[in-house]
Amino acid sequence: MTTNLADIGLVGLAVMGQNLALNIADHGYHIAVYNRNSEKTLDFIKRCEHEEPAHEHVKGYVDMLAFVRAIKRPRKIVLLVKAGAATDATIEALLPHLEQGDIVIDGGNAHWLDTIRREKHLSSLGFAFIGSGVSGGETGARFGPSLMPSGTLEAWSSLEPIWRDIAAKIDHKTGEPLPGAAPGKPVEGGVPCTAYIGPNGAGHYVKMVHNGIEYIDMQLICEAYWLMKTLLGMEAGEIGKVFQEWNEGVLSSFLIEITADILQQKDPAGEGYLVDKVLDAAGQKGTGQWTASSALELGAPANAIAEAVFARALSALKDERVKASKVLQGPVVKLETDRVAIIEAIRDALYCSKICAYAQGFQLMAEAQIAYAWTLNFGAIAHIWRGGCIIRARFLQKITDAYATDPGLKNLMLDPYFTEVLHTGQAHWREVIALAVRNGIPVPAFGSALAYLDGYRSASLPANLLQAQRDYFGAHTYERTDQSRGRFFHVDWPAVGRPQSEM
Ligand code: NBP
Repeated sequence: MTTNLADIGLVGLAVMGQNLALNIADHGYHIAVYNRNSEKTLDFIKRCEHEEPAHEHVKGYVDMLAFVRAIKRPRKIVLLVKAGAATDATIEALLPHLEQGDIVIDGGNAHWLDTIRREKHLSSLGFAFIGSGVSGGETGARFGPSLMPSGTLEAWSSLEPIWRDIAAKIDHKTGEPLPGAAPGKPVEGGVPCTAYIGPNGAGHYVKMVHNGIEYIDMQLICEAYWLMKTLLGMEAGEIGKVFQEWNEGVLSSFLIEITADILQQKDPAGEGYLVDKVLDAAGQKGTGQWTASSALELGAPANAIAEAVFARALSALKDERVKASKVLQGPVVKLETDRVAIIEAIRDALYCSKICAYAQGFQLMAEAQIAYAWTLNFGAIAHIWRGGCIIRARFLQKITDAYATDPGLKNLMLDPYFTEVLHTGQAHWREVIALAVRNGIPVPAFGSALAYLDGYRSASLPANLLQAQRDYFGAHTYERTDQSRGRFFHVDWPAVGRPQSEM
């Protein structure tokens, strides 16, 4: 008797779990849901009564065994619980009830090394484990997220129809995200923003890099806003209109769109714009830091992504900054009057910096695929990010196109389209940074993105001196420019003139 059984189960009924469950139900799937605290399950079932057609498709359970038995075999059980220990606790609680071949899908923001560990553990017990990045927050989960799944191909083929149905969709003619769905009315057609990423932790790694890019994307937008405010003396509402205009062109993206809205929002509790009353101390949940740590570990130069994490950390030192502002002096900002030209220059600085930031994210994933023996499809990843997620943007199509033209592309900046943008935009970009530096306005993300470009395009760097220093104090050896690579030398430095020895 399988007819009354659910197509899929879901554990964890906080914001993400509730919304993903409703999305799945909207697509005609029967879903069983469970939450550790059963009150949440009961409340959710009440919510479902007001959502078409969820009341028919969602069944809540307060007993885990009954929940598991209510799902068709091989079972697919999605976890949307707090990442870390809560995910391990939920898996341990589920294990005694599972049967061979059942598939556990972790949709939380797990660290990829945890996903590798969990996949190994569950597969040793005869179960399958999929780590799936889910991006798009509450609205994405409800009406179409960007989904980054990884695990065995067999487990993925079982989950794929549901994942493709519930993902955000892209119009295959225009490449633009299709308009949002409504409760009970999912989007028909379109190319789904999901695809198989690779084995074990690959999906969560890619989701983590997405979040790292999200950090730098946001920081770059903030620097553009801050320059217009401090250097041009513009009001938030005026700056919002500039972002609104930018959203019509190459910069068109979810983050630019919401920035335009945010900046034009009046304070509902008083005079002026709300953004001017929001405390300038940024929070973070850790995925940006994971990205930066992974870049450091793999030796991938994702300096702008790391800079965005540090910029948040510096902003959080609000009290110290207020005290320091009374002690440490810098130049007095001289208001610029050529507003139109400077806004255009800031736009170019933003687009060029963004290209460098994405180049770093993709370069990092290229290093990770070697370290973890994955084969990532970068064009497909850019496509998955085209809709549903926080960094969705028109220019991601250019990244998909770049990898379609050259699947072995070493760095995005070397794709002809991106090279051309960097060539035409860099004079403005440099001017903007110079203006900021002269006026003492911090632009860490603009600056580090430019340093990445300048470093990457330099055939020679001062690392010759660095290697010599290392050999001087630590006998770390050096290679010579007039010898073949791979031959290492050492010299007894203080005694200039002594012969060097090959190591
Ligand atoms: P939370 O991350 O706030 O987690 C709440 C859920 O975890 C509740 O169902 C809670 O059950 C459960 N839970 C906890 Br806390 N400890 C548990 C334990 N020891 N055993 C079993 N269950 C436990 O929920 P969320 O914001 O909906 O996010 C869910 C996942 O999705 C997270 O991994 C998050 O990082 C990820 N994510 C979130 C977003 C977003 O925008 N919020 C976006 C993308 C991904 P209880 O009700 O019994 O306490």
